[in-house]
Amino acid sequence: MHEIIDGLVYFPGFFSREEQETLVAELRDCVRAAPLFIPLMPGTGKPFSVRMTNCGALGWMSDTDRGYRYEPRHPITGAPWPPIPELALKAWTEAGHYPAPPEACLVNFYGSGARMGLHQDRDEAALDAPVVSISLGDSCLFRIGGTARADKTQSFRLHSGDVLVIGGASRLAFHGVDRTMPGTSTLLEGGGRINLTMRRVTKVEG
Ligand code: MD3
Ligand code: FE
Repeated sequence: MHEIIDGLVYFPGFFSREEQETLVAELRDCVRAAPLFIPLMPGTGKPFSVRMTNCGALGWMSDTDRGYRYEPRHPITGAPWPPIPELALKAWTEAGHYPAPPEACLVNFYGSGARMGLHQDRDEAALDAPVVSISLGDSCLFRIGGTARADKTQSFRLHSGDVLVIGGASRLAFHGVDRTMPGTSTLLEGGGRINLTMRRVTKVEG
């Protein structure tokens, strides 16, 4: 475990191969109940290259008219999101150390060529809580900078089974995924990369 920049703590190989396989099986159940959808950029309606779904009480989504937000139901099926997988909650508890459970677990699926441009995560009221991220499948090149878009960035690879805890000063840092590296993992049949990000959305009372 080590701190890369202020508040950003990296746990390489947090999950064993066996745990990763269990987590993928749990995620297959999630995706069966809550199919992957393609979010649209607010305003322009341009589709994301990443497909998404969610688990937990609240799910992150975006569409042309109403933009980025959290919703309690799937945008297409109208059903509540499935529960957050047990093993994901283990990372929240053991690596995140926040005294309240996560409300949202965003599931990002990167097929070949998918990427995520530089952005901040600021749709949550509970900015004191960390974001806990789990990488599965193909490795990727991840980039993180400072709290201004023009700040200098640094890049490093994230691999299957790695956990990142994004807290403190890094919580509002600009970050993105430049590319995935096809063929770097045998975890997912058919390849690709999955990223789970658990978040606290609402402030905790008291
Ligand atoms: C740094 N996901 O879902 S995970 C996202 O790999 C997102 O899918 C990327 O950015 C992915 O919003 C990166 C690591 C991560 C997650 C949240 C952060 C890094 C972060 C929030 C603030 C700063
Ligand atoms: Fe993000």
